[in-house]
Amino acid sequence: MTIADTRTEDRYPTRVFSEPKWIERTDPTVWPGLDSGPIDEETLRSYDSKGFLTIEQLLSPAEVQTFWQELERLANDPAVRKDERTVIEKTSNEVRSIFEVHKTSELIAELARDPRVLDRARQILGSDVYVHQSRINYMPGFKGAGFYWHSDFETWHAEDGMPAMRAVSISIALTDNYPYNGGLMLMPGAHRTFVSCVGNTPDNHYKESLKEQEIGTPDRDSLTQLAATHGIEQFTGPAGSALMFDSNSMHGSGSNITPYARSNIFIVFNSVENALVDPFAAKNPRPTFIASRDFTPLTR
Ligand code: 6CS
Ligand code: FE
Repeated sequence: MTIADTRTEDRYPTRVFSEPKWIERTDPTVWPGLDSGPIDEETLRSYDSKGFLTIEQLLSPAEVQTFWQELERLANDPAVRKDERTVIEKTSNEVRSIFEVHKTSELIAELARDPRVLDRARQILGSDVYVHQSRINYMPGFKGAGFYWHSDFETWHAEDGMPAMRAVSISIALTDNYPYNGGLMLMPGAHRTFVSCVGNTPDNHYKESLKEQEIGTPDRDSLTQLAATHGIEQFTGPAGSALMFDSNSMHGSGSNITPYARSNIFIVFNSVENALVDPFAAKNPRPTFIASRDFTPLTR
């Protein structure tokens, strides 16, 4: 399909209507194309139904220690703090997120190609994949601001030009994720509904939205109905555990006022058959450190 074709077919129009709309998902959740992989049949069926799955102890305690030291190194590097890929918390001088870490950290680059991670993403997306986005979310203690309810796909479609729901995130806990220190919440099954949001995308929206997102977040009526239908589950677990979730999962996390940071590595894999085109609801595409336009397939 040429870019022109893809660009004309917008199956998930958002930020164009005066009222919120629900659009039924017309993409598979688990894509055909690869018959085998590390995820067993039952877990794959559960992922298809809920839109997410958890992995106990993806990383060993020793690996967690190694990655934790890497996170500390990055957060304390003055050059990193000044880098445009680093987002500082709105209400403190703490690091909120660092983007494109699969390029600035060889350790995280290897993790993206690790078969425990890469083969799971390939199995879910049914194809070769590339890294659409990577980031560390530090969610520091005491002043870690949360992430309001949202669908990542709504933003990636509107602002990055991602045509279909054929991307998956893995969130790897590098500190213990508790219910009370900002553990990520998800609505199981809500990934089958695309909530078209109201409001136009401001220029350079990412400079605000990565600190606190408003445009592109669903309305309260939609959230109330989705929560009533699907309920809310929370990803908690010891450092080393991981969560994989569909690009259109409805998720969010509360703020962290406890002394315990909730620091996770996020790697987003997109299918090479779902390469970005022009944004569907923004004047210009976001910078490549947020949405890569290098579609070269990842190999082990
Ligand atoms: O806009 C984005 O790409 C980022 N924003 C959120 C709230 N989650 C996904 C991603 O990190
Ligand atoms: Fe998100």
